[in-house]
Amino acid sequence: MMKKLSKILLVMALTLTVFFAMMAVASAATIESVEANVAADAGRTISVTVEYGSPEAAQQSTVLVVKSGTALATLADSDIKYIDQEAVSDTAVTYTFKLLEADRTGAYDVYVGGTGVDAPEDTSFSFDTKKIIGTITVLGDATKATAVATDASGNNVNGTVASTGAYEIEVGQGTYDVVLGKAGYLYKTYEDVAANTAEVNLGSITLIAGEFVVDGVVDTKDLQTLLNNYNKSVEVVDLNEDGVVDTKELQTLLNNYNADGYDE
Ligand SMILES: [Ca+2]
Ligand SMILES: [Ca+2]
Repeated sequence: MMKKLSKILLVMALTLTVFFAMMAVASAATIESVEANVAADAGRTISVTVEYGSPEAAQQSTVLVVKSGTALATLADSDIKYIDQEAVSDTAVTYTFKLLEADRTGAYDVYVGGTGVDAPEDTSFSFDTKKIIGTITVLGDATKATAVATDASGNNVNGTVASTGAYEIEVGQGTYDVVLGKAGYLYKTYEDVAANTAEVNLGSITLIAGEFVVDGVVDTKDLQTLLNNYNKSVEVVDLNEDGVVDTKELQTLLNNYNADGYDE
């Protein structure tokens, strides 16, 4: 069952106390095995099963999930991707949960313990990474453009843009809003992009230039900004980056005059 972050945080203090206390207990219960798997469903359900060889009366099982390589000695709240505790009613305890969409990438370490267990056991799981790709066309240096994917919880994943305009955003499986932009251009947004395959290609787009005053439309305010900088070398207005704001920028802006978005 999926635990909400607030609930996770609520049990965290207690659970951490148990987690670290169990390292100091020098006898009794044993963990026979622990394994974690990522299910191939849309939410990437994770299942962690712990088998206890000698369960004790009223034994509590504890699980902690962190990014691989995280040092437990310096654990911060933000390092904890999942934490929970269950009663050991049988020799096996299974935790089923999902991580936030933005966290569904890379490798994770899983630590489990329990009442009377003298040291935590660990295992790991990993997600296969998805790529959102496409190509933007801009007048100047494309590497100054941005490609950002935002998940349903508002977590941002920054992509890279090559000089060719080809961009690439590495994400975990999930659904994202993808925003492409560059200073001087209208933002392009792709809503609800489902990253369920290894590669999702959003295709090519020419970003609309002339948005010097960022208000979602190329209009008189942008024209005024351009004219104020005419014949000057002003980086954010010099769309083609040739060192001067001149007829090339003016013609581009006039071509895009009144543009307030992209055709679907
Ligand atoms: Ca504007
Ligand atoms: Ca220019």
